[in-house]
Amino acid sequence: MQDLYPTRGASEVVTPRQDPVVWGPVSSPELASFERDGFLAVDQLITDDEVAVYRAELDRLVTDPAVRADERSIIEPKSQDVRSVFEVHRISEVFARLVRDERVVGRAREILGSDVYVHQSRINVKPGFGASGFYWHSDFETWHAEDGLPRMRTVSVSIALTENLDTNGGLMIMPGSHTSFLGCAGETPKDNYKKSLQMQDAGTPSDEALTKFADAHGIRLFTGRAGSATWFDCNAMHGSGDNITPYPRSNVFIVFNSVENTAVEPFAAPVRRPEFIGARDFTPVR
Ligand SMILES: O=C(O)CCC(=O)C(=O)O
Ligand SMILES: [Fe+2]
Repeated sequence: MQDLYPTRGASEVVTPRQDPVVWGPVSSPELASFERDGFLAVDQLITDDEVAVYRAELDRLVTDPAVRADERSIIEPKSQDVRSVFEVHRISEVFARLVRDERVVGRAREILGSDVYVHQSRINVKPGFGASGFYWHSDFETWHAEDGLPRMRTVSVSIALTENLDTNGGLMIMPGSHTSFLGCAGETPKDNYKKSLQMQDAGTPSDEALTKFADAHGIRLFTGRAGSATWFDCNAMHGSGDNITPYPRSNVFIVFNSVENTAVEPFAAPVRRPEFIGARDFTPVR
């Protein structure tokens, strides 16, 4: 299959986006702003009562020793706390229900203009007192290079399960950055994912490129109470800082991919990542 988005070669290279942002009709102001900015912030996607249910389920998962021992769990190197748990829509009936919720999957279908399946889901716990951040990246760069997603027809939603303050490591996005693809320099080592989930290396933009992007687009920090959400395009340049406050910043992320954009072989990696990180079951969410 033709590679529309070269990356991980000898040098960093910018390719203009070759794909629409909104694949269905741009039929509302929300969709128009998503198309322009590459994100859409929602004040209250789920109610306080629902937040309580999902928050309790997150707490249950991160304290369950069996979940902690599972390969789906990523442990914070310094504190030994659970940092992320992947594939929560498969190991938890509660999060499976959230994925099927019309407020969630319905919007994903609208943006991607087709039926959708879950490419990845995870909770990011970001406990207080030192949880580390996520360095700047485009998710699509990794999903294309390492999981074999051919086109930019994938969207993420991050739902806050604790208040996202301006101090506790909230998500930052460069508005409008989704229209340029930054192909990164450097080959992908085998088993890159094990390291990159804790600390990024291959697939990391240079300081020069990040400066250009930030100068052109600015940086927006997303804050909001528990129950708020941020939709963001797969190629939006984003990241988050460490959380040194006492207040955890815990979110659930769901990544929807179009059933018309199913994964092929990785475009720039020696091996596929495991299925709990990059799904190979393309069953549409119903
Ligand atoms: O949780 C965050 O702050 C960002 C997470 C993220 O970008 C990722 O896991 O790809
Ligand atoms: Fe990301």
